[in-house]
Amino acid sequence: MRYTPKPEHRFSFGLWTVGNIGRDPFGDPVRALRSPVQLVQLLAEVGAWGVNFHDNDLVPIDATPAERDRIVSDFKKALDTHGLVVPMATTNLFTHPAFRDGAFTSNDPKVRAYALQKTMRAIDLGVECGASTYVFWGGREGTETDAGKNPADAGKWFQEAINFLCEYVIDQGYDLRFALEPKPNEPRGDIYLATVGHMLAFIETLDHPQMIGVNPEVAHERMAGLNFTHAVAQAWNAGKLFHIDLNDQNLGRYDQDFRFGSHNIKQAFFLVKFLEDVGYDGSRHFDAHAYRSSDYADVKAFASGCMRTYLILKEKAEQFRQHTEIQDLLAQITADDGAMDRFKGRYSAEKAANLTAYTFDRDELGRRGQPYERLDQLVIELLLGI
Ligand code: GCO
Ligand code: MN
Ligand code: MN
Repeated sequence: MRYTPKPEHRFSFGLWTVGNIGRDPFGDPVRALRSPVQLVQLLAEVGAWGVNFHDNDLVPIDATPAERDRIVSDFKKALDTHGLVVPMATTNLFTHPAFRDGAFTSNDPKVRAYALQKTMRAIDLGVECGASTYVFWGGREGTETDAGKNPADAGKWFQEAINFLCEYVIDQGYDLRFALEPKPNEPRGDIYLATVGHMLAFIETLDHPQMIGVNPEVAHERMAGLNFTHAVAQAWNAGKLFHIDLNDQNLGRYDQDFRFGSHNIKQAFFLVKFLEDVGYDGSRHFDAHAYRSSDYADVKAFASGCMRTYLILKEKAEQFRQHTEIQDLLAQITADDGAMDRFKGRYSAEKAANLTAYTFDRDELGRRGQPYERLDQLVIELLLGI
């Protein structure tokens, strides 16, 4: 079947995505809570490859050690039975009231220490279940007012925490990479390290930058009004695209977490095309959830829809590569007669001297238009199936 998900597509979902019970600030849950084992079964039924979790999606925060061990063992059995893997794990540092002012950046040193302890335990749990990527989403790491916290102090606390946890992973001999996930706001008024660009710069200030990449999310860059594919491309060029959160989002709205490709088809297309063109081989994680109006049958339709749309857009990307008119226009757009070859590449004093002496006909350069309207219309028609 043409759009059937297969393990090689690396489609994953968080327990919290298909397990979302539809609570929102205005209304109670609309779907009955399903256990991790039931959710693994649901994901197997729709053909997903991987399942990710926060520590407390799997093990309740108040579980005893014996309960923890039983839950983990049942979960691992379900993974075996259904042939699913755990590519990524993360920590819930936002639900409990202890984290009301952040975790690693809380003003309270006890909360900061507790956040470290909780994360070390969650890392152990993730590794025990097979995770090779560990995500850090600083959902409560921010403020509503800057009156009570110096953002530079908060930045240092964040650095200290990630450095500490890198050393912990090295000390345990774990084969685990960190992926930092930026978001501009929600649930805080403003969250520190708001975009992929902020995160990439932050990573270079840490003690073990080689262990750390990013986990960009479609909705988060869009909430900031940014071009997601550009952010992903910058992460890719930096060798930092360790993971990706796929969903959809309308600009200027609440944090919607819509089904992948359900809102901005064209932007989803350029994203899928980019990931496929460069050969990104990590998880394609759908960090989204079904509409609150859905029942569990519709949750399955939601999950299938995320994967199906990805595969359709992947096929469209292939059609783009095979499309004669599109490729002819691209050849015209990127035409190169080789005249500038002698100025290209690394600097040399000779090149610089030659380039300085060269005379450009800037009016001629300025007369050349680009057929982007024609090209874009062809993309639209390709996407509309004309
Ligand atoms: C959000 C975030 C989260 C994180 C998750 C994993 O907006 O709530 O995207 O879903 O991705 O906590 O770290
Ligand atoms: Mn999100
Ligand atoms: Mn996310």
